[in-house]
Formats: sequence, structure tokens, C-alpha cells
Amino acid sequence: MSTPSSPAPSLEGVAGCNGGAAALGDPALREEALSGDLDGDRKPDHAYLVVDPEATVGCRAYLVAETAEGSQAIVIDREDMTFDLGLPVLLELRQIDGRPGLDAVVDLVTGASTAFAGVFTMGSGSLEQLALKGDDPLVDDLFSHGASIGQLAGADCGERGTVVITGATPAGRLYVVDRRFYRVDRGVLRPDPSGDERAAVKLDRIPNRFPELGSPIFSNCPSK
Ligand SMILES: [Ca+2]
Repeated sequence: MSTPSSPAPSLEGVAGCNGGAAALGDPALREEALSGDLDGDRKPDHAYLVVDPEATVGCRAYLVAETAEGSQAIVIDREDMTFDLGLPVLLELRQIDGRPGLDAVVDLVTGASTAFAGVFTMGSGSLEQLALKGDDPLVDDLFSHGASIGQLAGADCGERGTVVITGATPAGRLYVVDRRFYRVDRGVLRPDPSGDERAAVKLDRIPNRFPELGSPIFSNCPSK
């Protein structure tokens, strides 16, 4: 649902972009909105992307959150954003970071076999990207997801407020699965390795044993 009549968002989060105000005020650049409570006040809000591939690199894409308090926007552009492949895409709104309000999951980049999504939260009051601490496979606060013959990747909510990030690569007739757990602490995902697992399994066993590799990203996270 588009909301072309609503006022232009606050520009605090897009101060580095000269054309930001114009882009955010242009209904033609707005993509389809998703509805859900973003700020945790139990009232429905709207999230949508503003995309202008012709703008200066670094200022080509924004995420906007419209709440009862007003609107906020942040720049989500990356140099490697694959506009010609249809990205960025606002995938879904899910409760991921453990704080009140839903978080926006946005596909930002595609690789050879998987896509890379950022998670954007209003948990602190301002729209910001959920940060990831730890080592590989956590690159640039992005969650890899998708599948090809050569690689499987996924992320989802685990038990007791954890987030699980899993990757798998073929090794002979098996896949080596690397599953890592994280816990959210004030908007930052930090390793919680007690549940970590590394296993070599047959491909047909993966969806049951590692459901985060067999289902869409964050699909086990609450949507309300
Ligand atoms: Ca709300």
C-alpha cells in the first residue's frame, strides 16, 4: 500500500544526501509499503523503500518508517547494490532484535548464489541497521540467504531469544553445515556459541535438521 499523501520524512538519517529530500518527497520513487508495528506502541505503521538508481552512488536507496510520531528515513544504498537485479527489496517485517516493534528485512545485494539482507530496527527509537559482532560469515552486518548447488545459507530466530545463522558447502557426497547462534544485546547481535554446531550431513536431511536452510529468511520469527 502506498501512502503518497503523507508528509515527507524527517531527513536526519539522510543528511549526507543532497537529493534526499527530493527523492523522499517523490511518490513515483516509493515502493510498495508493508504494514506492522515498527516502534512498539502497538499501533500499525508503514515501512517502504524509496529507490532512485539514477541518483549519486550512496544516495540511491532509502528505507522509510512512518509511525504515529512521524516519519524517519535512512540511507540503505551500498556501492555493490544490484539495482539491475531488482534490489533492494523490502522482504518482510519480523520481530528479530528482541525489543518491542517489528524489524524490516531488506535484501540489499545478491551474490552468485545467495542474497544478502540487512535488518533495520527502531528498537532504540531511531531507525538503524542491526549490527553483527563476530567473525565470518558476518560481513558488513548482512545476512546471507538462499541456495545453489555450491552453497546454502540462512538465518532465523532460534529458541530463547536467539538468532541462528547457518551456512553449508558441499564436501564430496555430503554438505558441511556451520550453524552459529547469536543473542541480541541493545541492537547488536553477539555470538552465543553454546549452541553452535558443525556437522556433515546429506542434502536431503538438511531441511529437517537445519530448518533455517530450508525456509525463507527469518520466517520463524514473530510477525506481530
Ligand atoms: Ca507503531
